[in-house]
Amino acid sequence: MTIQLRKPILVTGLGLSILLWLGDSLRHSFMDMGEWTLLGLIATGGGFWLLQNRNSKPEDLSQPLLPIELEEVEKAIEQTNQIVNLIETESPEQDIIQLKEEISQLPNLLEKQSFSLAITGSKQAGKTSLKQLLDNVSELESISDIETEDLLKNIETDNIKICSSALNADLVLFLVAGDLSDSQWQIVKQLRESRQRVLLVFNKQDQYTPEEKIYIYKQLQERVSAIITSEDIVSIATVPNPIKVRQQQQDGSIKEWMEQSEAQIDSLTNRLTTIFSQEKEQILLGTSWRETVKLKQQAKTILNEVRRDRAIPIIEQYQWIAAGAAFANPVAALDLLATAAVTGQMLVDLSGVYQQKVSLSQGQTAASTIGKLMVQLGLVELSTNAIAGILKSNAFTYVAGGALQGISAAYLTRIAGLSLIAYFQEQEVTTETKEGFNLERLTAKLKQVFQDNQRKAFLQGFVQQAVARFSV
Ligand SMILES: Nc1nc2c(ncn2[C@@H]2O[C@H](COP(=O)(O)OP(=O)(O)O)[C@@H](O)[C@H]2O)c(=O)[nH]1
Ligand SMILES: [Mg+2]
Repeated sequence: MTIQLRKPILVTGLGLSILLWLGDSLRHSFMDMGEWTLLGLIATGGGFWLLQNRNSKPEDLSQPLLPIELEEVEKAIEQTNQIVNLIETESPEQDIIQLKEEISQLPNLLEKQSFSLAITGSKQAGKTSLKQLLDNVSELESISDIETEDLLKNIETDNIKICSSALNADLVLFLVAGDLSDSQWQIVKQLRESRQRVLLVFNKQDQYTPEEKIYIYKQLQERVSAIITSEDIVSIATVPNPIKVRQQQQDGSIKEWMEQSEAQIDSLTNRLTTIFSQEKEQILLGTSWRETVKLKQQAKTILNEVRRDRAIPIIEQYQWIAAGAAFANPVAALDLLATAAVTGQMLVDLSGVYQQKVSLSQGQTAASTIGKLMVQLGLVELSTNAIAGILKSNAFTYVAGGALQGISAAYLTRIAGLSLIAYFQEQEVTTETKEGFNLERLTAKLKQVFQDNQRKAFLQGFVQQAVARFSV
């Protein structure tokens, strides 16, 4: 019977309890970790699901009105290549040929000779009519492609989603037929934050009196002034209503007829012509920037995946160590100190996976902070109650004493570990955690991960797994 404890901290941190536990009959189930890992993954239905790509906000936000410098784009390309190198070192078997090819094409974007346009806005704003008109403007021959896309409404959240064609295009025409709604404003803002050039196009001019037109235009101008200059707000009418013409005849009678009015889009075509001739470089830098950020994000997702695959087994290992400690020593309720010792070592190991140099003392400090946060946020109480409820309501054939404490400790250790993964995943790959953890971000991750893992089905599965272990 050889038990190898590679990490002396566990012995000092947990004292006798863990040694007793390890020496006890449960020992072999602890050694059986590999199998459980697999089972756990199946049982939780790939439960780490929510962590990836959830907030796929572009991470490189910047001042929307500042011009983009070539150096910025080059730096972003370099960072993307760094991530690719990390993937190749850490997981040589990954197939990233396609991604590498796309990255190598990035510099060519600056040499493009034609532009792609996206017209977006609410349904009925006049996108299709505008596209038809623009397709036939000969001065705009440098436009290679115009896509129109409705803003999509997400029924659940009532949010309007940014559409991909708008991000991919070189320039966006954002069409409104009146005031800008709040969600539309959000979209315009997001586009500008992605360094997208946006022209705000106020359509259906014919529907307003001259006073109304001025009023609405001013409102639009004020609303977007921080992110769009006035030159980039233009008024048009793509399909003006026919107007009634009255004419007095020689015999004194009045003749009336409807006359089709012509589309008014000169202000827009003029603006586009100017932009394409004078600001070609900025426009293409913006496109390169967005494309680079997109590829960088793709690379990061792959790297995160690779690292997560290595991190999850580590969490699983430590969650059962924590469980064993609490299980063997249930009197101390949830021995947060003991848990912090385990969590501290887990933090160090996980940091290693993410190439962050975190010392043991930093790890322990962060761990006890996490422990305190969990108490403060009510996570300890919430999860212990939930687990107690599940234990009670299920007729498990045998539940050992201390199981509640053990399972709770396992669960909270898992939450701590997953939070740390989420924390590292969000961080720039090249950033180091030298000065310790950013508590605010860690707290946010803790809350988010706890919520994600609180679903009853997940907890139930977790408890079942744990009970199975304790009943061996
Ligand atoms: N009065 C008026 N109606 C317009 C104007 N532009 C488009 N429309 C009408 O608005 C409706 C929706 O236009 P459409 O181009 O299909 O909008 P989309 O849903 O954004 O593609 C159609 O009935 C158009 O005739 C305009 O400038 N003035
Ligand atoms: Mg349409």
